[in-house]
Formats: sequence, C-alpha cells, structure tokens
Amino acid sequence: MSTDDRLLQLRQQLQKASYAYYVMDAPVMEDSVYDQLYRELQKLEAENPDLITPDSPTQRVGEQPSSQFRSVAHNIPLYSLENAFNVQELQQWQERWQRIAPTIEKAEYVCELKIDGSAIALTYENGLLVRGVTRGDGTTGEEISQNIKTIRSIPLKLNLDNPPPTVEVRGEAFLPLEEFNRINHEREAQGESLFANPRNAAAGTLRQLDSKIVHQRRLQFFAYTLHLPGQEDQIQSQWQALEYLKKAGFMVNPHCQLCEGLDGVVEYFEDWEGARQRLPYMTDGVVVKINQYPLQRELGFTQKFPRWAIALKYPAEETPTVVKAIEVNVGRTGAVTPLAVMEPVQLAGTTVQRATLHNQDRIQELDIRVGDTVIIRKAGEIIPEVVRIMAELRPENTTPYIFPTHCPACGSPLVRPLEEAVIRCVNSSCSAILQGSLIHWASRNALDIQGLGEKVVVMLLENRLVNSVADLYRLQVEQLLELERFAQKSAEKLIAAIEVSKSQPWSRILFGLGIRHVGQVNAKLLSQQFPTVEKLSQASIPDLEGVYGIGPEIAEAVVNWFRNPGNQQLIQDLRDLGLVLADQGIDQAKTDSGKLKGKTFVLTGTLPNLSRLEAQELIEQSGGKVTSSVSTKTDYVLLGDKPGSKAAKAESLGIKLLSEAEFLQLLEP
Ligand code: 1X8
Repeated sequence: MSTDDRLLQLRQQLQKASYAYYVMDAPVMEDSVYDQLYRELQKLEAENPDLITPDSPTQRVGEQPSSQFRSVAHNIPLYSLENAFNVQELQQWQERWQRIAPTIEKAEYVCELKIDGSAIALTYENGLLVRGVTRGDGTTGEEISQNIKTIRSIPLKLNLDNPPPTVEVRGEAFLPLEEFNRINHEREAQGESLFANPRNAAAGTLRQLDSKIVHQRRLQFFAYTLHLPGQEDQIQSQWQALEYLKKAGFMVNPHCQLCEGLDGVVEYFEDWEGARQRLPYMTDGVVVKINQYPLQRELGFTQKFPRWAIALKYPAEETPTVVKAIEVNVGRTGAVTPLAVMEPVQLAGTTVQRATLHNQDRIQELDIRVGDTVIIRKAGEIIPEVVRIMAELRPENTTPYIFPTHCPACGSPLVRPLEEAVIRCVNSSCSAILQGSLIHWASRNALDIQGLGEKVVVMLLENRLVNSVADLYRLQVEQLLELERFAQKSAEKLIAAIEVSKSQPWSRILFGLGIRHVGQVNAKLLSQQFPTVEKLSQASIPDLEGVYGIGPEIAEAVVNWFRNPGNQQLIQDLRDLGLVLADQGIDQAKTDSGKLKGKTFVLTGTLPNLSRLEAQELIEQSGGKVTSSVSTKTDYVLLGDKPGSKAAKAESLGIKLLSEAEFLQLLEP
C-alpha cells in the first residue's frame, strides 16, 4: 500500500471512530486501538509533511499558541433571540407574527432546548472546515478556528458525498456540567479564580490563545442552524435542516420536537422544566422556531431579532447581585437574623433585594462583605438565600462583617446560648420583639385582624399607642385619627376588626401568644386537652407531656411562659378586655361519628389548595386529630409540595402517604 493510501485509510478510520464516540456516543473502537492508529498517522505525517491534509485528526491541536484573534465580519449576521418569560408572552408573539402574515392558516413550530453555551458559526468549503468564528456582537466576531478544531463533535470534514461549495453551520459550544465542575475544582486547587457558570466557562475557553488548553477542556457542540447559499430549494424547513446536519456528521440535540400549534409548544416547555434538571448540560429555556422556511422568509427580521423565532425562558433560580448592606432583624422570639440587602434582581419571576444569611456561623463561613457579588437562590420559601460569594469579584478595601453585640432595637446585650446557632435579644420589653409579637398576633392564622399589617403596627409603636398585645383592645377611633394613614372610615374599620377578633377560638389565641414551639398544630392539641387558659397555665411538665404529640421541649416552653409575670399580666388583661381564653364548645356529636374518627394525621409540605389550618379543620371536623411529629401511632401523612423529613420518616415506618386529592376522597360521603 502506498503511503498516500495508508494515510487516507488512517484518517478515515480515525474520523469514523471519533464520530461514533463523540457524536453518536456509541464507540466502535477500543481506546488503545485508536491511540495506536493515531500514533501511526502522526509518524507518517511527520515523515511526509506535504501530505498533511486540513481534515486530518492530528490537526485538531495547533502547535503554536495564537498571539491574538482576527476579527471577521459575519456574512450573515448572528441575531439574538427575543425572550418570552411566560406563556402569555409566547401567545403575544404568535399574535404579532400572525398579524404580519395573515394568510397563513397554521404554522408548525420546532421546539429545541436552549443550551447555555456560546454561539459559534462554522464555515465549510467543499466539505472542509475552513473557519470558526465567535458570535461577537452579531456582525463581527473573532476567528477561533484553531480552538474550534479541538471540539471533537465538530467534523473537520462533512460526511456528504457531494458537499456544496460553501455551507455555514451555527450552533452552541458548551461545557457539560461534569467537565465544568472538573475544571473549577482544578482551578480552585491551583488558586485560580472560578468560572461562575458553564456559559462563562465555554466563552472563556473558546477565547483561550493556547489551543492545547482548549483541547484539555472537553467542549461539545450542538448544531442548530444551516445556511446553504444558493440552494434554498433543497432544504425547506428547520426540521429538514436538522436532519441534514445530523447526516453531515454534526451532533444535533436529540430533544427537538415538531409541534402543530402553540399547545404542543407549551406542553414541551412544561415537560422539560423538570426534566432539564437531569440533563448533563445546562439549559435555560426553549427556542421556538417557525418550521417552514417560506414563512420564515416572509416574516424576516426586526432590527434585533428574527420575527419567526423566540426564546421561552425558564425562570432563573440562581442569579448574581451585589451586596449593598448587611442588616440584622430581630424577630418576635428575640432571634437575631442577619440578612443581605442587595441590588434588586429578577429571581424565579419576582424582584428580590433581600436574602437571609441565617446566622452568625453562616456569615463567617461565607465571609460575606458589603460590596461582594453574591449568588442568590430561591429556596422554596419566600425569602431567598445567599448560596456563595464570588471572591474574584470582591472590590478592594472591604472589611469582614462584625456581628452586633447589642440589640439594634433596644440596645441590650445579645446572648448566644451554648450549643445554639441563634443569637437572641432577651429583653422582654424590646420594641422589635413587641413589633414581631403584634404582627404575629394579627396574622391570618392567629387572630386574623384585617388591616393590621406590618406598616400599621410600626406606626402604632412609633406613636406609642400600644405597648402590648392587650393595648390593641384599648385603642380608640380618635387615637387612630391622629395618625397620617387613617380617616374616620378606615379607623372605624380597624377598630371593628380588632373587636371581632375577640371571638376567635381559644386555639388561635394560644397560637397568637407566640409561645416557643407552639405552632398551629401544637396549639390545637393543647387547646383540646386544656380547654381553658386556667387549666393550661396550671399544667405541670408531666401533665403536658402526657398529651399525645407534646414532647419535653414543648412542655418546658409552655411552663416557662406561664411562669413569667409579664405573661401572667397579659393573660389577665386579655380576659379583662373581653377575650374568651377557653373552648366555647365544639360539635361533639359530629366529631364522634366522623369518617376519620380515631385517626391520627401529620401534615407536611405545602398543599396545592388547602392551607394547613383548613386541612386540620377538615380532619378535626371528621373526628380525626393532627399531631406534629410522625410516630408508629400516626395513621396518615398528608403530603404537600417540598415535604420535610417527616415524609421520609413516614415511608420508613410504612405509614400511608396521602396527596391532597386522596385526602379529600377519604372525606367524601
Ligand atoms: C441560541 C440558541 C439556540 C438554540 C439552542 N441554544 C441556544 N443557546 C437552538 O436553536 N437550538 S438559537 C440561538 C440564537 O439564535 N441566538
């Protein structure tokens, strides 16, 4: 065999093996065999440098680092996509293009996952890769051919028998998550700055001057756009273009789908919202394109975007922002919670500017400082949290945060009990604690006083109109009228709402008192076993622990609370003011014969429709009871979204888990 023939054979075999491995993910050759053939090719080429072809597998790694990249104008601009952040905006987009092309009855849409990477344009001449260019500003990019060639899922030569004179292929270069993490770990070990996300890492890698480094970082490439100048009649749709790209040897994302109408698009978007979390690369939305090229041509482009495509984005669950201040908040239990005040940003569909820092230990762990760029995350709850800081973006002259030693509200020294993460203000007349207690008292699941929210509470305190929960019931319309916010009608309304709250049941009042560990569930349990405040205040720790569902911690908290003279005074005052701190008789007949008689429930997670209290009331009306922790005596666990450890415990004990729907079925006659 001539050297020429052998070289051709080696190139073809290695190309086939590489395509099978990197594009099809189905290897056809042992690594060791590949290496052997590769070395033979290298050797023959070294002996015959004039026989090296540009599509040879050895040409993926350049010898010389580039000194800089060349600017190249794109023949066809790389447009960015218009964004839609919800289904309504997607519908508006459809209405917009339909107004421009009213003759079209029905469009087909191609849905493709939006890959979080870096867009590049590849030019092939007579089937050979001649150029790779970054998106740049869309009009001009940088030539990074040497780096592009290291991406093994990009063919150096198209797998077509009669390749067209020129083709331009566009797509996304990206780093798989595993590779991204590997690179960041390596950089961390070497004391280098970390990449914030796979997109930055991909863009940074593509602009590396040394293609050997690029070669080490296993970039991949999904092709999604085809330009075949002069052959427009050959390919008539995006779907055909994707087929052509696959045939030519590119990796096309396998999760693309042709949809008849917008309903199919919405279904695709919703299906992938969860499923995308399990993909080995990062996605941030769905690209929706009108399939038919003739319709695409009719619609054309605006100044910035194609009219025939849109990116439907998933809400970002993590986002960077800058810390403007670190503050502490004193809650109704005296717990001092630090929080970061940040530049407002969009996160999971809402604007946020505060994130919890949990406690002093967490602050030390993060070493968070004013001026830091931080990554924040919505963690199911309403308040977002700080995940990490980006140390490489820290400005100069920052100082570590020093936790206050004194309460910002009342100035008394803060206390950190041994073995506890929480720092507390223990001054029982602290204004911040009083403020928290009043807000809690008036809240929906406690006394439910309409119109008495945080703003009004702050105003009442500032004007010294109240100094305790009992004072709320001493307020007069005339006093409110002196406040800026109130007119005759609104003042009368608030006083009436406070008056109405006097008839709330004992269990709600008990919850409203804000005794530690006495949440809604325990308040219900205690109010049933101790139907008057006298009985509860006289209960000993063993009495309390005797109640099924009440543990030693709760029992101690209750006893301590009633021992406090200030609290005894409060109970006396409330009673004098006309609140009934006792059960006013429940419909015993109904609960005795109820469908859930004798059944014990535990609630966990957020239910789709019912509030916790509503679920509890339904259970109790049917004769069941609700406890706060799972044990062998539990009959059912009613399971909502984002359940806690209770669900796992129930499963391990073999206790039946119910969804809200299944629960409601139990109640049906
Ligand atoms: C950007 C992207 C597109 C696609 C996937 N990922 C992206 N990041 C796709 O069409 N499959 S299209 C696109 C653009 O046109 N700017």
